[in-house]
Amino acid sequence: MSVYFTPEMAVEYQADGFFLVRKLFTEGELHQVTDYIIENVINTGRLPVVQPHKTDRFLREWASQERFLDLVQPLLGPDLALWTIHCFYKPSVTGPRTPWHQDARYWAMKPVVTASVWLALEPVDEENGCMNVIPGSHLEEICQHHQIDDEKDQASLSLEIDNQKFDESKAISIVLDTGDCSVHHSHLIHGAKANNSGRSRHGLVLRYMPTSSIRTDGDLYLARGRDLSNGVNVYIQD
Ligand SMILES: O=C(O)CCC(=O)C(=O)O
Ligand code: NI
Repeated sequence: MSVYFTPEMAVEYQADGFFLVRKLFTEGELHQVTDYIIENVINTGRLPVVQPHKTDRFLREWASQERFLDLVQPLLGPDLALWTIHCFYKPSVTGPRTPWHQDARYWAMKPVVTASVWLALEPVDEENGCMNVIPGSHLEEICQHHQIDDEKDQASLSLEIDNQKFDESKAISIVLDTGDCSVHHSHLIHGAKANNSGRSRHGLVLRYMPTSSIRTDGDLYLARGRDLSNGVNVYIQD
């Protein structure tokens, strides 16, 4: 088992739908990947914000290192695919909000079994729009979401939960330092306020699934173990 994963985290994941890991990386260990994303995703757009792993070997290998896989293996089992990366960079002052949502509402995967690692590449707190979560909400069914005009509404995603469906006063803020991460369940209700602060908010989200789940768009990277989909899943070949 991972040196970073504790039995308490398993209990928290089951009860709350998320847990936090402090200092998964030191600041120094993150310089290379942070500079790489700033250069290739944010500054030049050479790589897309969502799914850069499809065309970029460096990022998919970086996201498949033991430290991450050992963290999600106790939740998902030993046969693991990295199926997406999302560069959740929000600039200072104009960083959009993330509407309240459940990730599973977005994804074509059967069954939707996934854990998302939200890694802080710089400090995130209430001021610069850290993620907010509703503990225990992953135990509920998928709520009704409605479409929003993400450009007009200045939001980073296009679906939002009808807000009468949950109690926003139960939200807690996921405050992270550089190198800390949260791990969240695909049914957890979460969102983030806009970043109106003078600091950017740089998060990198890595999502993993057991290879027994089916996702047929060919974007999967077999990160550990073997395929359990009887050849239905299509993997990126290096
Ligand atoms: O960082 C954010 O604003 C939202 C992240 C999110 O929705 C996710 O990682 O699933
Ligand atoms: Ni999400």
